[in-house]
Amino acid sequence: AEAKPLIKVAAICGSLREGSYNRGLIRSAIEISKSSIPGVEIEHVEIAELPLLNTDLEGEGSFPPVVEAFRQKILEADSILFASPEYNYSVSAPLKNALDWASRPPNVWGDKAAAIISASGGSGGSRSQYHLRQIGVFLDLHFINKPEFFLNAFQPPAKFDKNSNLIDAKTRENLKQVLLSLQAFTLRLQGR
Ligand code: FMN
Repeated sequence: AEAKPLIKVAAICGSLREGSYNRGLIRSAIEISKSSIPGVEIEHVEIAELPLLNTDLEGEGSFPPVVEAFRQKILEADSILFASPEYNYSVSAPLKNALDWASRPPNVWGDKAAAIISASGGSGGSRSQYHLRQIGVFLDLHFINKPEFFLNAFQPPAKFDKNSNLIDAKTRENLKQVLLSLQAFTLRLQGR
C-alpha cells in the first residue's frame, strides 16, 4: 500500500496527577503509533502550567507565554487526541480550562479532527465524552464517531500496572483502532 501522508496529533490529558491512567493511555497511544501506525505522530501537550482562565491576562491579541505556547502547539496539530477522566459527570476542570484558552479569538481548534478516550469510574467516562462533544460544536472540532473508547479503570482484570502503564491487550487493540480511525478521518477532512 502507498504510504500515508504524515499527520501530527496533539494529545491532551485532562488529569494532572502523576499516576494518571489517562496519561498512561496517552503513553500507550504514542507507543502504538510509533511501533505500528506509519504516518501518525503523537505529541503529548501539557496543560498543567496554564493559568486559570482570566481574560484580564490577555493583551491586545496576545496571551501569557505559556498560553501562547499551548495555542501554538494546537494550531500546528492536524488533529487532537483527548484523554480525560470524568469529574462529576463532565470534563475535568483542567481540560475545560485548556479548551477555553485555545478557543479565545482566533479559535485554534477550528476544523481539526479529534478523538476522545477516557479512563474513569463506573461508565468509563461516557458522560464526560458527550459533554466534550457538545463543547466541540462551538469550537468547530470534528470528532470521530467510532470506535468509542470508554474504559472503567477499576474493573478487573487489571488494565494498568503499578506505574499506570496500560497492560491489557484488548484495550490496547481498541486504542489502536481509535488511532487508525482518527488517522483516516483527519486525512479525509483535509482532503489528503
Ligand atoms: N469517575 C466517573 O466515572 N464519573 C464521575 O463523575 C467521577 N467524578 C469524579 C470527580 C472528581 C472530583 C474526581 C477526583 C474523580 C471522579 N471520578 C469520577 C473518578 C475518576 O474518573 C477516576 O479517579 C479516574 O481514574 C481519574 O483519572 P486519572 O487516573 O487519569 O487521574
